[in-house]
Amino acid sequence: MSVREINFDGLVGPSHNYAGLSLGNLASSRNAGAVSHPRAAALQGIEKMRGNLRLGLAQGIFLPQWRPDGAWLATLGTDISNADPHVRAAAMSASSMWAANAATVSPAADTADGRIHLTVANLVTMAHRSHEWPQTLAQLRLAFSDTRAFAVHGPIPAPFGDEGAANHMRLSDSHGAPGVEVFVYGQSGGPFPARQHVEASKAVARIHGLDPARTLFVQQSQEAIAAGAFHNDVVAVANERVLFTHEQAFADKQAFYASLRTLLPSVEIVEVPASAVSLADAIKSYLFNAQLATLPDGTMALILPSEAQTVPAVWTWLEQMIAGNGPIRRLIPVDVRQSMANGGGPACLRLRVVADPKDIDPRFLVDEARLDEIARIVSDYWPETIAPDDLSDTRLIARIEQSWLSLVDHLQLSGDLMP
Ligand code: SUG
Repeated sequence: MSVREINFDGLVGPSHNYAGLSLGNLASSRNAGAVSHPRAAALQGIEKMRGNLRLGLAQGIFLPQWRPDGAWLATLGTDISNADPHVRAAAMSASSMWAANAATVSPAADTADGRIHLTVANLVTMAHRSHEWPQTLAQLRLAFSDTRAFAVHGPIPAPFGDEGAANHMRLSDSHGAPGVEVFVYGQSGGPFPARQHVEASKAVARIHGLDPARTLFVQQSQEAIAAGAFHNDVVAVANERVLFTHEQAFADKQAFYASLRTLLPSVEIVEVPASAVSLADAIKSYLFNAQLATLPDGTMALILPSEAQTVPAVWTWLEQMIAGNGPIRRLIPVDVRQSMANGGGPACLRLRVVADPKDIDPRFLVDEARLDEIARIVSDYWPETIAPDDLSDTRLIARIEQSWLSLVDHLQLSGDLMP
């Protein structure tokens, strides 16, 4: 069995738009009302996946969800023609593209029954994301249907907010070795909602059968949430034995680092000091919302948003880091600007699964030829632009539905995923 890390990227859906729906996500608020470019957004995401393949990484894909979500609107006693504008926008959101919020994943080496466990995130804090989980769960149950290898769990019940892998890190000597799983949660009281609740994190750890002695629950700092770090993956990222983090990411970093060093003596903590990069610059540049990946030659690369190059303090610090002798050896900027304008960087767009690719439904794995086909469908069908007022336009809605049908039909998933 050959276990490796596979990144599943969420393909940007044809309804991608800027409705300003996420309080506490500064980019989403700043760009509210702007004209979006769904076709360019999806093509940017496809190029990112292509880049990963060319680096020798394994790549999977999750499909956009059916929008508008008529089933959800029906539970609210309405439909797309009659819904209030903010409810209509929530029903149209393409937010499932941020696959880091699809689920929390525990690799087989960490779980009591030796299977890979996935719990779909309930995303209850934000209305527009709270209705993602049923369609996400349907895809997880298809992609990871082999119950000898995988256990896929339903959502943690409300009111305990769970935002999935965006608040979960795993450190280990190698992907296949037993790891330390770190669940980062927020505490309410600041200007913005804390979207990950500790009760949800603890429930996920129990359901996955994790060893309590190798599981940490770490509080995110209030300052980080107040500065716009609505998920931990905006201020920290881990890969194998490396933790790359902002100095102010955690409420009690000394206690966290000490536990980590005890549980994983080989850990390397690369901390960016606030004196070099402020929290504000970290959030503007999203330098931590990067894929920290182990390349086939064993070195690590940081696949980060191109915005990081435009914030001088950030780029200067990163260049110094690369010039030194640390574990991160390469910087690879990628253009995901359409997603970034809604607060989603390279790390938000992907869910990491450590598994044997042979155990996964091949319809959810991609190579370059398959990406070419998907790019062709996107170019043929995805709307070029969406302005906020377009969300009530029946022609746009018909086009979004047609785009989705063409894609799932081409990928031979229509029988399984039709709403
Ligand atoms: O949940 N933005 C997403 C961005 C998610 C980023 N994911 C991670 N950090 N892992 C969110 O806030 C904006 C949608 C809008 O305003 O139209 C949005 O949902």
